[in-house]
Amino acid sequence: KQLTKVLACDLGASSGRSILGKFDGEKLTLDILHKFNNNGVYLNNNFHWNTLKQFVEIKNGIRKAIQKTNHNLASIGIDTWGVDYGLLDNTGSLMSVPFHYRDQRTNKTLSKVFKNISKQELYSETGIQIMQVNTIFQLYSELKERPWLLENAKDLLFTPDLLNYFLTGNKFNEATIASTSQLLNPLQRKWSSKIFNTLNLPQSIMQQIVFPGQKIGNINSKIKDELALQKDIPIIAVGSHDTASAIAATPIVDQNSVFLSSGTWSLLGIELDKPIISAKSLQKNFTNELGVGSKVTFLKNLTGLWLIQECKRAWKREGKNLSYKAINEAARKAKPFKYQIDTDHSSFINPANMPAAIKTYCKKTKQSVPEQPGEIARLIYESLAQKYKEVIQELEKLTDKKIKTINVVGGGTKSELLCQYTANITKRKVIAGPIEATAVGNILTQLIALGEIKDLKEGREIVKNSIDLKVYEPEELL
Ligand code: LRH
Repeated sequence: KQLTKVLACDLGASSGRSILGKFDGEKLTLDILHKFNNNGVYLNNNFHWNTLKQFVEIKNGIRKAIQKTNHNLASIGIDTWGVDYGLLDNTGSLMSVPFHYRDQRTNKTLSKVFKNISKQELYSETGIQIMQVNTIFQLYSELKERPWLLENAKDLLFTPDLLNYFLTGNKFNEATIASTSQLLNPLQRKWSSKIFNTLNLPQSIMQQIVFPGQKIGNINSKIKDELALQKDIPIIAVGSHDTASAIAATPIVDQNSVFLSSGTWSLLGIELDKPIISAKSLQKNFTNELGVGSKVTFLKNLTGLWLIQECKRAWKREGKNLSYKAINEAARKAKPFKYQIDTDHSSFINPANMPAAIKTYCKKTKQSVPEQPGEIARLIYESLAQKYKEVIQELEKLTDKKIKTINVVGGGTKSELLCQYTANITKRKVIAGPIEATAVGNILTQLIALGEIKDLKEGREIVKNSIDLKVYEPEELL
């Protein structure tokens, strides 16, 4: 059989990549064609995305894929992190540089929103975990601080929608990314007019919702010329939210398994057919995002490797340019269970210096203060694993399940230390892989749309047959 080749453009909050998926009817192979840094940029006191760079890098990835496949590329799909967006004016131009969800302008927004709509009402309408980064809070702060933006905005496009628009000229909001906004009703899969009206937000800027597998359009003629494309290439809506794509590719073993998508964030949960929206799920702050294949991903957004990424950056600034290998080796040698932090504490959202923020937290909580990178890395990994344990216990209560296995996917699978501590501390088996789950989920959704594979179930079997998974059994803690 001839190989079907599709391109996944996957942008995470720290790096982006373009991965070619080659499918022979049974097995999938991946070819990482292009990688780039995707860090936020401070413009004075505000934290933004480098959207133009992202667009240029996406085109660079497509160019490489065209060369590699000799113009034999069946389709392209884009996924990114959640919640962020760009606003277009009535000429179709981007009105301002998109903000990064870690920008501080939403620091005081939550309480203002709750004066208009209660937490309970907001949750029962959306099923979404209350988090400062959510689009709803970003838009509300726009309304109050920069009213001229929303007054003149014609269209809102979430990041993957925006990049799709730059490539095709077509404007849609894809369902999985739209669900991260906390402006969508997950039962009706429609915008919640109640929320827009109550908060005075303009619902008219939202687009028609498309679902994973639908076609967005072809690459427009200008870019076709620029990239010297010989044929039209369709852009397909995938699970444009990276988390949805990652879960789509998770080789979940059975009903007693959870997924843990481990990258800058840790997304820990299970897949459901219908949302769970109850007083208990609100109290525990679980989210019901939309997934690929009409699923709901019931999960908790937790801070993830952001903590160690930021420490690595800070150490480098101080002249200690340590590799992850060196950091992990030092962590392995450090004393176990000496410190513990709440990895989701607000002081870790975007501190100027992460190791300093961790030290301050330890001091304030009357612990001794870690000094060495190895100690800090160890406490981060142990505290993350501790958090996973708590969340699994909450999930068991909320869903009445006994969780026996954790399927870890994403960049975090590279950290053997974190995988092993997760197994040890949660006392559950960890199955790690695929590392590029997000791109794989993106690719599978394109292959379903192209009629190459039947559904997600078949897709996950293909993942199991194509990719080596690593198992970590819990070790006795001494
Ligand atoms: C992970 C993620 C997560 C949240 C956050 C903003 O990359 O998409 O699911 O939405 O980024």
